[in-house]
Amino acid sequence: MTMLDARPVAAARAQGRLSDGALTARAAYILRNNDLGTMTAAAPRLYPHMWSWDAAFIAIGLAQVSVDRAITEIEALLAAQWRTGMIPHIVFSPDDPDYFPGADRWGCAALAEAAPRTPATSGICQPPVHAIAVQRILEAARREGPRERREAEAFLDRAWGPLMRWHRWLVQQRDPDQVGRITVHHGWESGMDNSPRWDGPYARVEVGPDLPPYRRRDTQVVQDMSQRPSDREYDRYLWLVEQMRRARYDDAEIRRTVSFAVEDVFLSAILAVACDVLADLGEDAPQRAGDVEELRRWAGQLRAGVAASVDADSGLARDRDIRTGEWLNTETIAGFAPLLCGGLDRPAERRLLNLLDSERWSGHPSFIAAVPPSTSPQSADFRPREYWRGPQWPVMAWLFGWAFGYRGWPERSALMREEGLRLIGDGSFGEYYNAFTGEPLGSLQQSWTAAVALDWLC
Ligand code: 2M8
Repeated sequence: MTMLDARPVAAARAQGRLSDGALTARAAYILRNNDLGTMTAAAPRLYPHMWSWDAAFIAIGLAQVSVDRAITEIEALLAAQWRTGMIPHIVFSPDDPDYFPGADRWGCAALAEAAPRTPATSGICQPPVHAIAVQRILEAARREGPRERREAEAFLDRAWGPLMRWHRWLVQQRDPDQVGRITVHHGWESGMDNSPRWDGPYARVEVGPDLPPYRRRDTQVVQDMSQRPSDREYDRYLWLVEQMRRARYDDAEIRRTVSFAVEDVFLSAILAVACDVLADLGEDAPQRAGDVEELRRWAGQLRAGVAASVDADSGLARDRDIRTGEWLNTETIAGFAPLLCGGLDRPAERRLLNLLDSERWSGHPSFIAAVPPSTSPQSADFRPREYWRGPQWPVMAWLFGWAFGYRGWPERSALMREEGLRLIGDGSFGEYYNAFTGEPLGSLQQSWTAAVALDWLC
């Protein structure tokens, strides 16, 4: 893999934004460069495998360049689906056996009946944005021509069953009491690993003395430790993996024994809207009427669960620690979950939109781009350069922009696109950005950042 030279990027930032044409070409180049064949590495060195929700966003970008390649991406992910219906958060490529925690540390194929023997996978999940990717692929294919349209429709027929099983697994195994909120058993499942959302629940995770030793690899790639989770946090991440191994990745056993169990309001909102999107895609096929009805029911239940989590004082949606029963009051981007899926009454929704636009959030006067930061700069937990504790993530701007469009707010959607492009205009495609300086952080050439750029630009 050839690494792109970072120097022209620094120069471009100094001179302002790259042209749309240059940005598009560079984004397409990055996805090609990170292509492993039938899957795309989430980032060249830091994340050399396929990540579940990254793959969906990547397919959304790929659909603008090649509908066939976008379909292949999702099919490679679905090929790793567990017999339970779970889509695993990592599908390991055999090309980088040294990644940590890799397939051996997870041990899924050896321990879990339901895991595929091959490809090797992790044993947890990530947010279910996949139906959104399938919808975008279909839209792109219909624009492209009759051949692409036929390919994409045949793909939908193949993907329908796996996507139904995926959504059903989440609803049945992760919300068995039907509260309308999905439980996660690891911060990694939320996709927002070290967000202040999880500080409380992680503080209650006691790392056992028998945590097998390990050596981190992420901090060898991103050498500035302040951009990554701390060692203490990492011990807890690995301890939860250990607990899951001991449960042999059995869903009921995990619910009973793993120390971390939190209703994730953001993942729940994503599932609600993904159920609606999948139902929309199924509307035309009479043989899917039963599934469509089930999807609408799940969407309704989840929407109500998300709305019920809203804090009367702050107006933000909240996660809930089910080990202690307490609601978690943090000021993170997840608080805006109801904007993704709807379900609030008009005054509550208006209040949330005003908050999003305010100086506490996207409208902070010193921000380079008006997109939501991962944590409010007014919060005591805010860290401008640290991963999910403050920086802006272009992929999150895309998700909100897409949702605004889906919900019938085209002006808001266009604004998110415009501001998102301002954030990534230097062409380095950082994983995340310092909202005050525009400095790209974490990995450069991050695939999902390049992918959302393609969707915005094409
Ligand atoms: C980050 O997560 C991985 C663990 O899964 C890591 O930090 O090592 C998160 O940002 C996650 O949301 C993302 O899917 C993944 C790959 O981009 O990286």
